[in-house]
Amino acid sequence: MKKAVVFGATGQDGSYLAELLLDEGYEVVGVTRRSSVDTTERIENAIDKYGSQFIVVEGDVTDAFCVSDIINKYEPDEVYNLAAQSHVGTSFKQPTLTWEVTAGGCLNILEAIRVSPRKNEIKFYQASSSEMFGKNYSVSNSHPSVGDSLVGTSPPIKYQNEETPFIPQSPYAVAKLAAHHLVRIYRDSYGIFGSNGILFNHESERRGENFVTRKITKYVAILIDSMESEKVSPSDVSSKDDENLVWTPNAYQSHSETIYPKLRLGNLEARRDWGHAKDYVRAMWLMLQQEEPDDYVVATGETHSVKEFLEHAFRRVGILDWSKYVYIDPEFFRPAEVDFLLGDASKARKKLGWVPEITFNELVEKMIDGDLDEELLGPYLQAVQD
Ligand code: NDP
Ligand code: GDR
Repeated sequence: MKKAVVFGATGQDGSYLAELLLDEGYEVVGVTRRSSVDTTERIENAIDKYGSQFIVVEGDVTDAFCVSDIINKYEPDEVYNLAAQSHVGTSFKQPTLTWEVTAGGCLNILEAIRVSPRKNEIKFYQASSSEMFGKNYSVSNSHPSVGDSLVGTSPPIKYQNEETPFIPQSPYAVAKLAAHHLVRIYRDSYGIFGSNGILFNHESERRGENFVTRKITKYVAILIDSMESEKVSPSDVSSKDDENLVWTPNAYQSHSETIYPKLRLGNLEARRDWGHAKDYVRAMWLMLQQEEPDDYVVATGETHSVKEFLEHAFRRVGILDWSKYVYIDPEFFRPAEVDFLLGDASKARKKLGWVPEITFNELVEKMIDGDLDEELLGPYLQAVQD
């Protein structure tokens, strides 16, 4: 039985990856950091389903001895580093912590592998990020030379792939870039099998609630839930009195302060290449099934703005004018922004045979449906269309 250690097992990706590996027959060691509250919600089902095939151990990637102990004790064939302070906005407020976890954590794992007597038997995956491209992109004037995976674009096409130079725009991206280069250096210097997956944004029903997609779908679900319980329809709602609140006829009658606070968001113009996490963890696993280590861009080849995500999410519940529910709050603008991401994943398609199966529209539908109470699904849901 193959054995894998997953650092960051309680996160969005860690939970999907653990399930994939368990389904593939691996023994999985999921590393969780100590917390005053239980953080295993995303892996509870897998713990119940797989019993002793899924071992959950406490550990922190910033503690080099602890990382080394785990690798020596469990003797894994594969090690996945998904642990990070992964919120870009937070990295501006907690840059030191972000550096220690996101860059230092990777170094601790690489060192643990380097000094391990099983160094040559361990394959290592590092969760690199499209954020490392920052402001930069490549340009192609002819579609075919970029690869076959970019859709909905016409020349000149802006995109990022393995050849695009990195110009990081946040403490998070700098930490990820340091880790990315460390993997390359340990690969070249010590012969370690280390692969970087340069993954573009991927979301899911399990996405953390302070990332923009989940923030939107969670809000839409709570809005619909409140409308249903107050018997108010979207056409009864007005936003004209207060920029922070939306009002309903009931609120006017009862003189209550508010019925619905607006959804507070920052930059709606940023564009992202959004896929589903379930597809992306498959790419991680495929990278470690190769004969040789390498770096791969993983992306859908489709880009959408935050505004488009909003439109699709509200349209899913039959609301065509989302603008009266949204308040633009300077608090959510970042000191430096990544404006445009569109990944060319031709290499992953060719070498790994990886293709995403879940489309953008399906992603939005899954996230809204996941957040809505089941009994509310029927009357409200509309198909998401372009
Ligand atoms: P999450 O934020 O959902 O998960 C991060 C995980 O890291 C959590 O399990 C968290 O634990 C754990 N963690 C944080 N600090 C430590 C620490 N000091 N020691 C051990 N574990 C720690 O991120 P995602 O699942 O979305 O992403 C997985 C990885 O992929 C991250 O490294 C992220 O930066 C990277 N990435 C993500 C992309 C995306 O779009 N999702 C795209 C590109 C890269 P806890 O549950 O206790 O908080
Ligand atoms: P990102 O994801 O920074 O791309 O990093 P996030 O969802 O946080 O932001 C996407 C874009 O939306 C804009 N935005 C907002 N973002 C948040 N979080 N909250 C808001 O209210 C809001 N309003 C607008 C942002 O400015 C940004 O342009 C994610 C993380 O998973 C990283 O770990 C990963 O490396 C990258 O994706 C690829």
